[in-house]
Amino acid sequence: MNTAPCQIPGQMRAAPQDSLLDLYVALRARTLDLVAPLSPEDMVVQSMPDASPAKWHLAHTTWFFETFLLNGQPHYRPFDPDYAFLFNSYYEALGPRQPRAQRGLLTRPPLDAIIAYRRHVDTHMQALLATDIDESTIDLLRLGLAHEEQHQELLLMDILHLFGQSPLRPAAAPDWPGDDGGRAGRFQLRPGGLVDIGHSGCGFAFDNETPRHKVWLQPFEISDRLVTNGDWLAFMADGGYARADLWLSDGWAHVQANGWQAPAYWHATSEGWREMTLRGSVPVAPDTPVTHVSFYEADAFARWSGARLPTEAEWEAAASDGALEQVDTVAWQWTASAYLPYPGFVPGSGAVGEYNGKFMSGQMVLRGGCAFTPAGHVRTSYRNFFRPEQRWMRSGVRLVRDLHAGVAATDRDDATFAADVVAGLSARQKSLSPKYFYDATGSELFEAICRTPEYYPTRTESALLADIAVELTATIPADAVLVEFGSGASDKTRRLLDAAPQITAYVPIDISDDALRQATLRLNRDYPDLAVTPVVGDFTTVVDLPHALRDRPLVGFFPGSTIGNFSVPEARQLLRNMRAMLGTDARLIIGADMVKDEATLVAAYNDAAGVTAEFNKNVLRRINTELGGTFDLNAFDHLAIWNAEYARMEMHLVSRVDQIVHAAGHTFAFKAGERLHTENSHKFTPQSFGALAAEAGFTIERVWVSAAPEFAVFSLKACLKA
Ligand code: SAH
Ligand code: AVI
Repeated sequence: MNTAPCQIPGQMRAAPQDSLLDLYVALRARTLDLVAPLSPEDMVVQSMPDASPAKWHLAHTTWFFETFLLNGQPHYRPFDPDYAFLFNSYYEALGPRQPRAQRGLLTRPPLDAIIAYRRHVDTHMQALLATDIDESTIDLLRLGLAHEEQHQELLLMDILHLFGQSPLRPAAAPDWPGDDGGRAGRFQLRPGGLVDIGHSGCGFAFDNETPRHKVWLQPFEISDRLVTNGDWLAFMADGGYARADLWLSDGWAHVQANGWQAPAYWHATSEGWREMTLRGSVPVAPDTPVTHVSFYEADAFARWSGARLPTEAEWEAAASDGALEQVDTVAWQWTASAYLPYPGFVPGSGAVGEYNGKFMSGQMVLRGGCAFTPAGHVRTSYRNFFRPEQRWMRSGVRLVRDLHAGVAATDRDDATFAADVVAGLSARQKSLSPKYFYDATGSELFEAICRTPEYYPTRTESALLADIAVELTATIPADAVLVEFGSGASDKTRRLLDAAPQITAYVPIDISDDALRQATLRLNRDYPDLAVTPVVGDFTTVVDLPHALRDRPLVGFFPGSTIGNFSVPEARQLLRNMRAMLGTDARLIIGADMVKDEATLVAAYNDAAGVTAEFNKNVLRRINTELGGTFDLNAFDHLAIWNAEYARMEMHLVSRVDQIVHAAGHTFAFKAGERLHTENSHKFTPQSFGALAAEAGFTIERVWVSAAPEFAVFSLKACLKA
């Protein structure tokens, strides 16, 4: 066992021995307190092979101290030589034992004898702890204490299972507190990277928590609270237990073989679902965490939610950073990690080496702790483990989502980029979509453009939003979800959030995962009560909103005149998609730049410092790095021109010379003076914008236009028939 000294003086390992004695006495008394409400009959019955009778737990924990600490002491006499057979759990090195599934047949020795056994061992243990014990004995004592704490939890699990079989559904602990309900979980963005997991070496830990080692994590989002009964009811109502597509094959076999239709302790009544608890049968409370679900159920639920279970490294990294609530107070949390040795794991020597290591096959890790876990028993590095079908322990669910759509999607994105580049550069009029400007560098360059004196739109729109924020947000209903398209740094969003605290969730959608990640981290810091759920993706394709938010009032936000980067037919289709996504009551707040004098426009897209030119060329740099391109960025000029016919600013890259360029496995010829069209920025009038909105099924509720240089904010409402 790992009990290396703590760095901090006064921690457990350095505690004086009389406090170890106190710990021992308090622990043993608590075990007896836990069984106090039980009758002798309650304590004998074994409700299933996995569960043990309470009497057996009382004896086995005592046997552990006797076997590992007292038997090695001179002059100690075992209380009863038969107990080595009766109460050995699984230690092969210590000889044969009563079969696990037959512990409930031990009507003898009677309970009185077991209580006498506890007293006998306690007397000798207290005498031992009053002496000057050595390091290895202290290690074994700490293991014995942790072991009995584990059995205190098992005792409660097993009693609950037993009482759950009774038609009377008795209360094993009538005063046991109910679970923590409250607000729904929020997904917290975790940046990923190289993290250390495993026990840090300070204080007691089981051997399976070591050695501490490094793990690489992709960025992810983890819910700060557990999945609730309400969430689970929605899963059940959606046919969660009847749809094979949601389940792992083994899980589906269990659903069918066992007729699972709900968590283990739920039972249907004429007044709805109730669940068996230590307080007896109680109505299922929608806002408290779901408990007593198997790994298979947790996994199916996660799939249904469009999420997944955390790996144990993700869980530990987030918990160590203090990002999680309900860590160890309600339910153990299933992870997607198989229970395996950490790299370099060495089990303890002798019989105690059988404590953990030999169970490292066929089980899944659970992290955290639960309402049955004794206070102080767990650590963030603690690894609990059960078989995937088991559910009599207090197990629950915490969800994780990938920030990136995953490796497959990244491959797909790369393939799309390559295909678009090949098609765009092969056309007679060469062109590329402006969405390809926005990798991490492109997003930073866009932010830099916004700071140039010439680029008026950002400054003007931000000031306008600040002026009108109160009017603009007055009719936003309580608990609304703000969905932003092309959110970038989410700076303008703050104008709305500050004026409308009734917006409690925010879904920024952007193609630039770096911009999205940075923005989410800043918003989490500055708006701790706001649930931020970033979605990396192309908003021109239909974006799936997180399940839990779909039924809440949705408000769309599309600032920046990004609508102007699309042709009229594209913009119309985009607005139609948004209308479909936001629902029949759709409200969309949208910013659009207005037609104005050519000089102001051209300057805005051709700033003196050359930031826009660099932004324009960023697409070539991306092709070079991501698609093996051979573009010489100095062989192209940035060109920004006003196209009066289409009321749009255009950006081009103009080849300075005749040249051949390779990219994405293809060869492209550029003539001197030939243009690669990289962006349109359409400018509007209130009339032209109104016509566009109407064609997409929106009416203008209200429009605010800034002083010159004019920029407008429109509040759109979905028309009833469109
Ligand atoms: N809304 C911000 C940022 C505007 S810049 C503002 O008003 O200042 C345009 C943003 O849209 C960038 O962050 C870019 O990454 C994103 N974007 C561009 N095309 C996109 C697309 N097709 N799908 C998703 N995001 C896109
Ligand atoms: C994001 N979009 C609205 C900007 C625009 O004005 O079209 C992008 C941009 N292009 C050059 N400067 C800024």
